[in-house]
Amino acid sequence: MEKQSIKEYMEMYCKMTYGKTVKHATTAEVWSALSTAIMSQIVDRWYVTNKAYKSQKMAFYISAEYLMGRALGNNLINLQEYDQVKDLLKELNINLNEVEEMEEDAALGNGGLGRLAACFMDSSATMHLPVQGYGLRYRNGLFKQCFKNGEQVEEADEWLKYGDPWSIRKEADMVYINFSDMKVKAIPYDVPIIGFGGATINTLRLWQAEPLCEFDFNLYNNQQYDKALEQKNRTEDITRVLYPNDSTEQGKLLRLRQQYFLVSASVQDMVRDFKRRHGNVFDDFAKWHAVQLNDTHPVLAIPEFIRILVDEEGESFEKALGTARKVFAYTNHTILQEALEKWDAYLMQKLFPRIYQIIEQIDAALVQELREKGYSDDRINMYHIIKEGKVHMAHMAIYVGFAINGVAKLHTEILKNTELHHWYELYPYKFQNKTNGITPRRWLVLANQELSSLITEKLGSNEWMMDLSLLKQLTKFVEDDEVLERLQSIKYTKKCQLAECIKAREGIEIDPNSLFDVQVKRLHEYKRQLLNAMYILDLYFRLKENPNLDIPKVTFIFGAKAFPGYYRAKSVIKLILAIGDLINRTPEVKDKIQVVFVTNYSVSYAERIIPAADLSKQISTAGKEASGTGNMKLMLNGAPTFGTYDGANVEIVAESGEENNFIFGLRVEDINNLRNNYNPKEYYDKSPDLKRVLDAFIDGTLDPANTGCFRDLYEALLVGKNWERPDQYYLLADFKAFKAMQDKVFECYKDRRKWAQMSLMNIANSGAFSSDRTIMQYASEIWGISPIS
Ligand code: 26Y
Repeated sequence: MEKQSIKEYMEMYCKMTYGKTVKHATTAEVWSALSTAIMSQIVDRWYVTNKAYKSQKMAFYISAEYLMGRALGNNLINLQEYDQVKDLLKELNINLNEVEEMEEDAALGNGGLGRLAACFMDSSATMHLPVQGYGLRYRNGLFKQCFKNGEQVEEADEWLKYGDPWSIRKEADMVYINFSDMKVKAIPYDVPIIGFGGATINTLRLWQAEPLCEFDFNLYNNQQYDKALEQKNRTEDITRVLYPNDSTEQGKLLRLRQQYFLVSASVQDMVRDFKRRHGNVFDDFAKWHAVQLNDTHPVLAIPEFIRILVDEEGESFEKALGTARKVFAYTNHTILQEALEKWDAYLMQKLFPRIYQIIEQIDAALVQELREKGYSDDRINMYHIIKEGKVHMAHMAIYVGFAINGVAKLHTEILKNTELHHWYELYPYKFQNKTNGITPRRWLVLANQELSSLITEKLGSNEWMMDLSLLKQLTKFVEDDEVLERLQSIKYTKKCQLAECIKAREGIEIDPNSLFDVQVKRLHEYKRQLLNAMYILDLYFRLKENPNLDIPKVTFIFGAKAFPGYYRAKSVIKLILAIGDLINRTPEVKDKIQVVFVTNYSVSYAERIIPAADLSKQISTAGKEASGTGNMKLMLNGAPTFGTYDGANVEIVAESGEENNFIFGLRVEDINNLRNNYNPKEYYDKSPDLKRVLDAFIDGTLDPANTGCFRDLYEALLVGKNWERPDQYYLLADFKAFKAMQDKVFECYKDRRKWAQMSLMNIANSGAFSSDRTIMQYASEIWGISPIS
């Protein structure tokens, strides 16, 4: 990369765009100028990659979510230009870190599933795999979270406020999308995905909804201003926000519209491109295209593909279905009932009647296949795609898809043996496991440059950045005092940096000499942040009773957003904030433990918190967390896992050793055995410590004004509410084991050398969790694609 040309580009850009020199530009303007300058350096290579891909089979990843985070720092790391650009800016008196901090996260996703898609983009490009992403360009991504009066409050996210230097609007590739009541434009914005080393640049194509016509001239002329803009606003609503609230019919319609908009645009784009290169005979479509459906959100791609082949290309339904059955594959990310999408049939009929008709035909073809196999009507009923007025998206995906995969070994086993057992009996050969992974570039090379340098020094090269299994060689340093001490000092540095960041963002001081106990992830009952909170409350009581309790100083760090309509999740946040306040008000406790709930947990916040963590809390109810990926990021950064046998924790522990982690609690089999005669009240009655904790929810300890705001949580655990069983997620049953294991953590942490050894063993054995490994498995075992030379 040419230093001089970047400088010149930035000067020119600032003059042309802001009418000033770089010297007088604001930090946001510098960010925009620098990002655009970098873009100018990669466009040629991007073009070359695109062209090279046209001569072989490609995979297309369709996802409603991409939780990308910031682009600048990551792209510089992947181009291996980070240090050069840092120096270059220094010459201009600009600090690169400050520029990076200006950038808004592209938070076009909710959590795990969206971040996984982003890691897959990075790994595909790094592995030189012909993979293209399709998604939506939400104008407002995931809401911004703040706390007011001890509660979560949501604000609109405006990630585009400083512009969008990291995409190119491709007006010429626009397609039209037809709904029964409106026709709109889908305009693609292409985002470059720079592979590590910078040679290969893949594409993430994000669609934006725009009206056919800016406003109705005649209405405007008649002074009906609002009405003149109605069509434009209704169109722009389609990509206005990530997952609009769908608790009302209006909301549901909008989300369904959003899903169809995404898949119709993407499928039309693929078909158009296929026709340009291979003509109108679709028999070969599957030779050139594999399409991965990221959960059920894009499953309408299947009937849309069939619709295009039948209605626009004149194929028979049977033939089109046959082709679809070779093209689509589906990933399942959850077994939670509420997340398995079932759409009201009448909504589909209303929005796109033709698509609904095709779904009926697909259902009929499925039934015919089952009849031919001799299945009884009763049995067939379990498989139906349309049942009791609802369209079961997963059923459509499994019937038509040629492969279905879970995201960790345990999760895939649960799908095969329980949740989707009847489908597994029908199509055993379709089921596969693809354990999730994370990109080591963002989560180590960028987020923890200090640790990266140490690893490169000790391994003698930076090859591990592209082959994470090489980290295994670090095990030879497990008795090396110099390495262990440097590991500790790096952790301390990262903790100091986080402390500074929390001071700046939250106005809260934390002690970098305390143990950083970290639980960061979306807020959900099954993830059991509440169990962690109950433990902290118990510790509070124990410390009040005995201020000399022998524990190290601990900072409990939480980060989590609750879905805006998820009342109970919001109550958990409120409860944790209240516990934090209670501790701060109690002199004999506050010097021993502290609770910090950071606001607006996000990808960029994660990049600061994860490298600073001493302990990784992964305490979901066994069987509920499909995989988890935060667990992998924390492991890679040297935090032992404190967790249940769930999701990928099982594989993490298998890799790094039970002795280097803290595994506790009920396992899937235990829970299955307990389920039918579980009575949480017994635990409450028999354990005074648990009783003391739960009573504090309602006796004014946490709620001095006695508003009763935590009564719902109390009752959910002890008596159950609205047809729910009490304590659905087995917090009370796991409390004792949690407590015993956390006490063991405190004991272990006293021996800092031993702790550093555990940390090293986690880093050294995290190679299996690189998304490079995962994506290569998708490529060879599902998609049938290979890297370009
Ligand atoms: C249908 C709608 C309500 C919905 C929206 C988002 C349903 C599901 C989701 C998101 C699910 C998700 O993020 N799942 C997570 O996927 C990760 C990547 O595979 C897993 O690591 C994690 O365990 C799982 O909870």
